[in-house]
Amino acid sequence: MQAVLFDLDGIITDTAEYHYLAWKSLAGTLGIEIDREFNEQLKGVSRVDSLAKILEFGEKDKKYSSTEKETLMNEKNELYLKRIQKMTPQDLLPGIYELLQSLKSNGYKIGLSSASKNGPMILNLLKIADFFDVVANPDSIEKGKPAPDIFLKGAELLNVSSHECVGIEDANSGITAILAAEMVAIGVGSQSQLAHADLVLSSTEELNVELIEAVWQKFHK
Ligand code: B16
Ligand code: MG
Repeated sequence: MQAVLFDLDGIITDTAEYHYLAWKSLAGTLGIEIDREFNEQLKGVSRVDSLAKILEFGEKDKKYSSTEKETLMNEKNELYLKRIQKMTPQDLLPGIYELLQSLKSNGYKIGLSSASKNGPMILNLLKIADFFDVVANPDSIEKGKPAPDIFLKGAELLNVSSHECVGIEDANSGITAILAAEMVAIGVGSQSQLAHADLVLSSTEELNVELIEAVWQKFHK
């Protein structure tokens, strides 16, 4: 194993809740009611694909032009940014800071493979940007999760083979993306949502270097 690629939302910090509240509020203004169960489908999914799923769910997908959709996405992002401005290192999920530290001191490369265009800003707010050797830019890839592109981009930027990487994700679409990139996949969340992962943990607190190395040893291709 040479590198670990992290998802951001739901693994490093719990922005998943803020994304949900922002989409729920935007959808409400369009007369579309979404709930947490529906939101599971939006986790790890890009901004543009999330809006498409919401409009389709509300049977309003033909109603808006691409310019109007652009405006709706900007409105959602404004709502989201307002909520996350006050983030501090205290918003790191349990065990993540210690994990980044020990991966670094054990010589592993670290990358971010998030669908979020706000990733670099959030790493700065959380004061962990220096741990990351690379941040894969979601604008630089063709297909979002569940396609493997964002994880393959992370490995490419780190200059390592995807077979040498472990990906860590909270979303069903993200686990599919990691496996499609032929990496070892660790899921954090519910066993039923993430059953296809090589290992599922219930909390980020359970993550540590020894465990990640052991999972890679057992499952790498
Ligand atoms: P933004 P991840 C994903 O991040 C979120 O899970 C998803 O809910 C969000 O729509 C997507 O980022 C895009 O985020 O609007 O900030 O560009 O889980 O891949 O780290
Ligand atoms: Mg996520």
